[in-house]
Amino acid sequence: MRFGHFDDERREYVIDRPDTPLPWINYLGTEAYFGIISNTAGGYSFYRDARLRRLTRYRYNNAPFDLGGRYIYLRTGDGEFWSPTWQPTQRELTDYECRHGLSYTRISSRYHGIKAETLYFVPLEETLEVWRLTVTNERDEAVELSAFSSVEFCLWDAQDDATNFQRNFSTGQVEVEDGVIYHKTEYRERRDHFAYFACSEPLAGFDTAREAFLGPYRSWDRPAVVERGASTDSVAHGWQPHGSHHVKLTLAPGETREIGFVLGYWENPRDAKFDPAGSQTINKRLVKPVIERWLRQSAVDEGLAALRARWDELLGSLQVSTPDGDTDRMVNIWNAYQNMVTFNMSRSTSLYESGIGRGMGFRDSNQDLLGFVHMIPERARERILDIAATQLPTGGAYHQYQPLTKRGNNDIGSGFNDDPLWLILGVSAYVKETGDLSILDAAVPFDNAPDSEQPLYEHLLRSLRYTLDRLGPHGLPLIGRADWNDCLNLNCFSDTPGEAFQTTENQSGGVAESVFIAGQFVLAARELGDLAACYGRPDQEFRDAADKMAGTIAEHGWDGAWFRRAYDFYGNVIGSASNDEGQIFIEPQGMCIMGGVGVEDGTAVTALASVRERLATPHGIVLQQPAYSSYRLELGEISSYPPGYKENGGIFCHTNPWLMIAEAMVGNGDGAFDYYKRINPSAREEISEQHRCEPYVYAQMIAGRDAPTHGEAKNSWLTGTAAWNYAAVTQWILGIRPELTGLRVDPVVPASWPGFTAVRRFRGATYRISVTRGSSRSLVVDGAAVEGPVLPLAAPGAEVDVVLTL
Ligand code: BGC
Ligand code: IFM
Repeated sequence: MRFGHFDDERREYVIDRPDTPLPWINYLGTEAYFGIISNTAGGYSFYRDARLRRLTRYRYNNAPFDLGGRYIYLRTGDGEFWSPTWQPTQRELTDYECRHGLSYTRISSRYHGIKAETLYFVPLEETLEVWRLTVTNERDEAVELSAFSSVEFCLWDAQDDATNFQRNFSTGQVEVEDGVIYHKTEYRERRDHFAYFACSEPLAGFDTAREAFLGPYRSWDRPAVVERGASTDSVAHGWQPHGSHHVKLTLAPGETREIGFVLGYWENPRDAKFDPAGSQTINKRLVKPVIERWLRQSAVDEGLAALRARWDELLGSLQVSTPDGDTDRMVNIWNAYQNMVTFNMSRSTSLYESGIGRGMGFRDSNQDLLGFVHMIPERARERILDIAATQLPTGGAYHQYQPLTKRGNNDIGSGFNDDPLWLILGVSAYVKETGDLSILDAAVPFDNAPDSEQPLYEHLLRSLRYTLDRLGPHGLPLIGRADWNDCLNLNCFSDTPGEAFQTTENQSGGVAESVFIAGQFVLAARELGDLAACYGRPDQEFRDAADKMAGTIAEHGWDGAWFRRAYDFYGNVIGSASNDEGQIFIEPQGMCIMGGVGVEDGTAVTALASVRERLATPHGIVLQQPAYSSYRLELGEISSYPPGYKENGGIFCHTNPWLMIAEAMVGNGDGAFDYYKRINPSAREEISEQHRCEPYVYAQMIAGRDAPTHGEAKNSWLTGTAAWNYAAVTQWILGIRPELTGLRVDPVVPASWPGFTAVRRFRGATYRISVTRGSSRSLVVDGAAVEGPVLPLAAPGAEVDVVLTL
């Protein structure tokens, strides 16, 4: 069953009923001001950092799930009122439709002959969002209409806002001037910053105190002000600052009117002169022209067109046409879009991530890079330098950093020993895409400490060294607190049965080893070897280190039919046929093969057969089998999940593309594509009632075969699944893969495909690629035959015709 459909022409997903199985969201903003918005206008906004500069309040994990948003209430003269986005009044609407597009959302409906459509987006280069309400009177008589806007302001630090009421109930400050509501609560510092909420029409009234708007003991479904049809002109002093405008309109039959709203963030430059006539803390002089501009409908039209043009440009870096519609739709539109969202949000802000607990992940951001580097290489460069600047002098890493301060923090622990190696893989992906070796010379500090700057290349050397300095009893890398699998905490041990030492020191100080990190090391060392050779530095030691680690994997990491997962604190093997549960894990199969381990000697093919036999389900490949049926202290959090969920045997989608890549590496195009289709969200649209999450983006997890809800997705949007699936399908299945020497075209597609075409921008040139089948393999570039699969580098600006015959 579906809850909408794809409109590929307009690059929109069209939801045709408001009661989707879960709120289906979209993201507003592309640069500094962001928001999430659900299909019923729920969500919140922030400037740069969802924790530290939160503009509007949101209630997590609520019932209904999604409460707090960008709400508009309409009321006719006879006292009827409703929300044209369905929430929060939930009146029965006709012709409800939500169109989630690329960085904008449009929600429309009819209620008793009044049509209303609201468009929400953030104009490029602005720190504000525009709401445009268009109302049409389709009745055959004139109608008196009131429109009330509503946002609830958050007192900036969302963590503090949710926990420190005793203080915050006394700090709220607002100001209303010329119909603009300014939310100017200070946050422990006087920054001369504020939020504002403005309306294009003359106001019949306003409210800035939540209690005055809602009325005591009422909720958002029947605010007293809306019910009564009159605002109270309240000015909040402490408690909960709120923003509501009241606009009255008389609409003749057939008449349409537009009302613009602008919600924004403003921070005056430090040296801005205060307007002597203004308040002490707000200098409105600079923001007023901005507000006036975005309240003009012509600006809104231009802003939306500019946003569209930006997306044309971004998505234009790769467009494909294949025999499979789900592939085209995901590659050309939604997967690329999701990659950009993960670039901006990392794992911080979604319906499943509060924006408070997680900042930018070290490993996450490096992997996300794989999905966006071709669209925004300059910003990828900047991102890499930001990440590297948080690296510790030991080569180790904070697990995450706060986007606003760009400082690392250990809020969710440290000592994840895979972290440093991802930096090598991220940088390598960047250089392959851009050819920009100069990034390796960039001076980057360690832990952001002044005077600690070293070339980025030195950071990569320390990343590799970090692993080599931490080898365990079998010569495999120590896992530390965990590797990619956050929940595989193998240094939890106890002297007292039933009690674990959960301190970071103990978790990362143990001797447990990871075969996954070993595979990742082989991959990273080989990539670093290639980079070094290109950069004119000695490379042999990296190749030797990779070969040596591959040998150690063969000796201690191979179980006979698949790669083992780890050794725990006590030296017991994990992920082996000798275990009673957790016999085979997906991660080392993917990572070791991606590192090239077993590809030559055929063990990779054996491991892949084991995956297909033991881990593959119709909904994707589960993380391990058998799932752990009870909690095991020596394995940590992984065994705390019920079987089939999350890291305990869930289909952790992030790992599935590793197997697609591995299948492609051994030449199995049918196998790779089969795995791709199992988790492709567009291909799962038909089972939306079972899948439940948005059919246009990947979710972190689909419940595994041991779960009672097998096939149900969870935690959509912010997941490394996006970048990795994009890499798997575009670079390995379609085979259009950036390498240090140029663009490789080396598809491993299903046997039934007659071919496909693609347009790829690469280092300034545009390659028009056509792949067909024939009697023998040949590659012809601009009419001339080329040896091997790598295209000769074309000059920037060139248009190149590429014909590959398989
Ligand atoms: C997992 C969570 C887990 C957390 C622990 C996450 O990546 O998906 O389920 O609780 O890591 O740090
Ligand atoms: O690898 C992690 C990732 O960093 C955050 N989400 C879960 C993954 C697996 O534990």
